[in-house]
Parts: sequence; structure tokens; C-alpha cells
Amino acid sequence: MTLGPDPAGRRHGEATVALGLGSNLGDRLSSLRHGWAAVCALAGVRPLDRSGIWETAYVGPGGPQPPYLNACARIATSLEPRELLAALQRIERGCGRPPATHLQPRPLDLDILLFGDRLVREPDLVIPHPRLRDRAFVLEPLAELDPGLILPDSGLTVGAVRAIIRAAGGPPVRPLPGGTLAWDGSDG
Ligand code: PH2
Ligand code: MG
Ligand code: MG
Repeated sequence: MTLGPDPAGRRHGEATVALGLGSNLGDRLSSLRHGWAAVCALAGVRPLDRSGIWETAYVGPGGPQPPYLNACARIATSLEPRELLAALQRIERGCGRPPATHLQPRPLDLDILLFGDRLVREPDLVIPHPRLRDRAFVLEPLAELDPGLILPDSGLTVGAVRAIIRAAGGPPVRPLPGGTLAWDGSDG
């Protein structure tokens, strides 16, 4: 939280939050657009910026899954982390994602990656996102927004962590040609 207007243009009581968006089921592009539009329309949320859209090979346990479309976005919000989480989960359900689809293909996944410099360690909510630093499908779009963004749990920048992950190789990620989200969600 900030105490007043600051150079980043945040208003009193707002935090800057980085979100991860993903889809690997159905019309992935329209789900991402719809999801971002719904985030932008939330009370207490102002869109700040968003990355391009990346097509990324599935990463994780279980059998093979269809590739994801991923993007990152930043918002300014007066919501608390748990209020934002509940709102994001409502949007996921509204996009046709049943509850408890962890590790299954889903039309929409909305994750809180960073919440200002806050550290949250609760059973169902960990911020920064616990697997952020291992995942090219998050680090590439997040670094597009700001490679100098500092991860508050390690003090490393997103750009530095991306360099480590790039050097390690890993499942392919590539920008989706022509793939964009309207900055304010107006195309969703
Ligand atoms: N999300 C997961 C698991 N695996 N793989 C890619 N490429 N992109 C994702 O967003 C993703 C994933 C769980 O949320
Ligand atoms: Mg996720
Ligand atoms: Mg999720």
C-alpha cells in the first residue's frame, strides 16, 4: 500500500498487482480477452498495462495437455489480496471453469503473481506466486511489462530470473503473432 500519490501514479490506498492469465481449453484467445475485460471491470481495479500474448507448451505433472495462451497484466487496486482472489475465482467460474480443476485443462486461469511488495503465506494463497521463478510462460510476458520489477521474496529482478530460465532451456514459449489484449479490456 502507498500513502498517497506516487511517481507510478498510484492513488491513495492502491497497490500495483501483477496477474498471470492463461487458457488451454476452448477458444483460448476469446477466453483471455474476456477474462482481462472482466478484471478491468471489477470495482476497485484500474488496468495499468498488459503484455503480448504468448503460446506456451504445457508445464506440469500429469499427461500431456494442449498448449496454453499466456499473458501478464498489471492493475492498480484498492482490494485486499483475498478480495482480489475471490473476484478472480468468480471470473474463472463465469468463463466456464468448474471449481477444483487444478492440473486439468481450463478455459481461464487468473493468478496473482505479485501484490506490491507484500508477502502472503497462507494455505490457499501464496504471493509472490510460488512457481513464478521457474516458469518461462510467466517470466517472458512479465519481463515485457518491466524487466526491472523486483521479486520481493528474493530481491532479484524479473529480467535476471528470466535470464536464468532462458539459460536452463525448457519447454518452448513464443509470442503469438498479432496476439494482443486491449489495454483496458475493451475488446473482451
Ligand atoms: N498453468 C498451470 C500448469 N501449467 N503451463 C503453461 N504453459 N501455462 C500455464 O498457464 C500453466 C501451465 C497451472 O496453473
Ligand atoms: Mg496458474
Ligand atoms: Mg490459478
